[in-house]
Amino acid sequence: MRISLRFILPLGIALAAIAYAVVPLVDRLTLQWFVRDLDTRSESIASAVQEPLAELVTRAGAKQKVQRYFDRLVQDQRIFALGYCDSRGVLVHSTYAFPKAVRCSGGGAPPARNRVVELAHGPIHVSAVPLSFEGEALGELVIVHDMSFVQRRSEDTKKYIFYLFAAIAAVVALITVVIAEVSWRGWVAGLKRVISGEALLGSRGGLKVTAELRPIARDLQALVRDLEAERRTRDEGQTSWGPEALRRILREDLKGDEVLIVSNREPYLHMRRKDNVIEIQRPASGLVTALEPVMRACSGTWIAHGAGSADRDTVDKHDHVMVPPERPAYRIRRVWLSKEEEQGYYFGFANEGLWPLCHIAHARPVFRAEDWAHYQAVNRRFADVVVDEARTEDPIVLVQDYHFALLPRLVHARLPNATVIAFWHIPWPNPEAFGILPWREEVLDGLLGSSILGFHTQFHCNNFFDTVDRFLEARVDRETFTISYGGDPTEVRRYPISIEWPPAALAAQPPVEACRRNVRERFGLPAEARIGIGVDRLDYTKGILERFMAIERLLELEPHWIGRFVFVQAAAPSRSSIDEYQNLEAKVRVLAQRINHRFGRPGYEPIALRLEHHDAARVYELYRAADFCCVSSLHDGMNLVAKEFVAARDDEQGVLILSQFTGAARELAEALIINPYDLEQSAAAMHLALGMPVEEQRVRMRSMRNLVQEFNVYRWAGRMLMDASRMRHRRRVVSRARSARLLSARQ
Ligand code: ADQ
Repeated sequence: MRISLRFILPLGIALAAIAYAVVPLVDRLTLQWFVRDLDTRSESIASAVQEPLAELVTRAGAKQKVQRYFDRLVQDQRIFALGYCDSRGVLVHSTYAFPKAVRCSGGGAPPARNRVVELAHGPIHVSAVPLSFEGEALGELVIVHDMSFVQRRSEDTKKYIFYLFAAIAAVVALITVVIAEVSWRGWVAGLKRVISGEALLGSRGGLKVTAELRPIARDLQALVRDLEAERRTRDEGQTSWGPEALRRILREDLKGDEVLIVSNREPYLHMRRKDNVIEIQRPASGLVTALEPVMRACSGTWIAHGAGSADRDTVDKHDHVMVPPERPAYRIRRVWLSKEEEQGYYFGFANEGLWPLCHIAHARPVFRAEDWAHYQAVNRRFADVVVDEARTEDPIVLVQDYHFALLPRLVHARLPNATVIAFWHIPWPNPEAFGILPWREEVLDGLLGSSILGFHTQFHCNNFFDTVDRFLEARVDRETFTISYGGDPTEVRRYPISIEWPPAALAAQPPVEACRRNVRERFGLPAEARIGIGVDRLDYTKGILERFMAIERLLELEPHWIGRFVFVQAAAPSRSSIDEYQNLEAKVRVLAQRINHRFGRPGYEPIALRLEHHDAARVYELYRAADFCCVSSLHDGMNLVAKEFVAARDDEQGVLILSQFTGAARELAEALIINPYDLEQSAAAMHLALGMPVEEQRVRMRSMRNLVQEFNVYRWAGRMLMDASRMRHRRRVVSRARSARLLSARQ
């Protein structure tokens, strides 16, 4: 519309000017030229015929000769007509076509030598040339030229002139439109570049903003960032987060892009039992709980270490197996590790090195060079598998946890267009704590190969910024949460993990009273005993020993709970081949025994310790049976048990006691927040929980349930995917601009 107006308007004006000014002017000029030509021609004819004609007209009886002479002249010279007027002004001789309207001048009037006379059939040119013979004036020769050819030519000329000028006007209008359009687009594109920040890429991006535009560009960028953030928050807030929302993001924002997950642990293991039957296990892992719904929603590929005893027997020839078994929706690609590799990479560097390094739980990290070598080799192996599994050149690769700190850089090197999102599920320590790692630069460099690096809390993000600032020559921008280290920048963001809502395991649960009955029966608890629970992997970071000591303190301080209160601890054995974990198991057993011995009596033990993995239904039954749940981690990334407990309590009863050193404590403010090292405080919290009025429990629980419902795991994954989509969109725009620039530079 804008273009057609720009074209038609100037063209219309030009055509009108041609029609009303140019054409008449050209017409007049050509007429004048022709008349002048005819004047000259008439004069030269007159001077040529002067003498013979004078002789003839003065000779008596030569009338016929004059007539013939005139006829010949008319023919030879292509004259319309000729006439001779005598000195009295009488037409004496004339050719046949001599127009009547043309009169001799005579009568003493000075002759109008040349004139144009309009006749009915068109204009004629008339020249009257005086004749003399031997000094004596005779009469005048009248030469008539037909000017209709002038009119014809003039018509043609007008036509050509009109077409010529119209064509010129059209070309000029077209050029104007093109120039206007190009400069408009250039201006708009420039503004867009300024807004998007692309124009500030500088020498690397190749585009620059002049110095005077820089402040405007900065303001515009800040504005756009704010708007983007606001829109993100609004979109996020307005979305009802569930598997469908994730599917929509994958479909609409990511246009069905390929998604690969890499984690050490697989979501399903195939185990061969003693009776040779293969059974399927789901590991007790927060990570699996969080990512399974994403995979179900996008039907991607999950790459993981094949650790089950029957894993090799259940894959196809490409090491793939479809899961979940009851309703296959995505595939696992299993990676095989030797015993030495598993020992060095998993138990060694990851769990004896990085795990205690990142958790301030006072367990000393162990760093062995051979473990590090295995860790590097296994990371390289997984990078090979990612490249092997990728069906597109720009997949989204979700790298999970501290087992793969080097993987983002390795994947980025092989698939530079991939969007690598690394999520660090455990805390990130301060630079002093991290600084003892002998390969700290390598680990940081590996992680900075990610496009997005996620932590549970802003505190962990800040620790990471400080660490990079301390040990690498990198540009850390805390305003945009970005780190630039050599290659592409890495966005470091907070993505608090959560659980699915409503939890699948809740659907088949009986009412709370029935759960309580079942639990009492299963654990042999006294009929009226109040129940506290702990659900953890058996890990020294979870503060199980501190929890038991707090129970001991409770029973010391409030002995009326003896016999009326039982604490059920479900602890799934974990990393049992590591000394630290074996020691912990022994310590936990001994401490539970000691407390039970001290406060127990026939038919009653205050701590019911179950060192085993429980299936999800059993875990949820425990949550529902409890008066309180105690999460006393010494340090924890998030802690999903806290959120699961809240989700399990649709009766809005039960109290959550939560360590201040968990990520969850930043969100679940209505829990009783404790310092697990402070046994008095923890014991007081337990006492408070057991006596908390029903109404207060309801208010606290309702508020926490709202939060977990709203900020569920779909939102966690959705936010990462939305950020990935935004980033991919930006990169595409920048790369399009770069190719356009290269193209124009080449032309
Ligand atoms: P974990 O250290 O494994 O996760 P957590 O977040 O509490 O800790 O998740 C444990 C999961 O295992 C829960 O789903 C729980 O139900 C299950 N579980 C625990 N004990 C069990 C038992 N005895 N039997 C069966 N199931 C059991 C790491 C980080 C956390 C972070 C998660 C997710 O250490 O801080 O929250 O990843 O990012």
